[in-house]
Amino acid sequence: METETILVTGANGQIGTVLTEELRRRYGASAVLSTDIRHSGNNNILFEELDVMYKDRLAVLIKKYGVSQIYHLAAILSAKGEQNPKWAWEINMAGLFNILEVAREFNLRVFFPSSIAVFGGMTPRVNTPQYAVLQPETVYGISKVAGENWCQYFHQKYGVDVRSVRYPGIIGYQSLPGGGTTDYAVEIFHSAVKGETFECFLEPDSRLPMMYMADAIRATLELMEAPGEDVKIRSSYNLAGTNFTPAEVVREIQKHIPEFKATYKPDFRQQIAASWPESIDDGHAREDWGWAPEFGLPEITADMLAHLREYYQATIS
Ligand code: AKB
Repeated sequence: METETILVTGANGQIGTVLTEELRRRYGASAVLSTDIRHSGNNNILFEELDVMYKDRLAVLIKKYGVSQIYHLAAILSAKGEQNPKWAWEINMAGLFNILEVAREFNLRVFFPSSIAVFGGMTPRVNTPQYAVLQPETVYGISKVAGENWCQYFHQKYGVDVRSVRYPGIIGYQSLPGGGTTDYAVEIFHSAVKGETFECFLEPDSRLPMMYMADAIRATLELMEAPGEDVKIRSSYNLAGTNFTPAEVVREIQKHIPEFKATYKPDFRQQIAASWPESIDDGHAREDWGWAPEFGLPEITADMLAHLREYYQATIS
């Protein structure tokens, strides 16, 4: 484990920020190279600017640092992708392709984050099975379906050790999401702690699969550290944490902050949410590599509010 050198793309993003910290804790600070299109401003970590569209630069960094694993988190998410579909497709697909090609060339293990966005309106929405119709309605979803298939192809054809999960919406206090349809589920906690009324861009009864950051990081590392023979699915694993509606989060927050209020002004993101599952069957992840989530909505709410209260108090004092 100590001999791994890990490159993370999109390291400044919502998941990357937290994942790189955990990787540094486990593998050592000098074993984790954060990369992103722009510098994070943190000069205390190993960091290189990297645009995943440039394969040559990627290869230079792999050689320079002796990289053995890549967590490829750089991507354009569902809502932002709809503003400029061709651009989102190019970044999501060319980026992944470059990663898979260098993985083949340098014999690297790869993590590819897929998403519940691979599903669409033709898929059963409750307890969505692993093997279901994949007919997504966003360019992000289309790129994730194609990406999953490319991962499986590179594994079968070239033996690339690529591993992937279909993340639900991820909720964490450590970082902000950007450009997703599930982003409301983080923003709502910030509004609640700041004493603001939250304006939700989804309908109050729009149920979506969600997961706490701690569970998401643990799932990612458990999959990446599992023996290769246990990783039987090389496209992407369904992964479940919990699921809830905006109205349910509001009620849960009100148990801690009774005066908290939300209003609803659904926009184009409601249509995206309506095409996604409400809940996920992750039986294969549980069976193959022992996945089990720990956080439900009450635990997420209590932990988010406690950490964000601390954060906002520290910023005003
Ligand atoms: C998004 O909303 O686009 C992402 C996702 C579910 O993949 N959070």
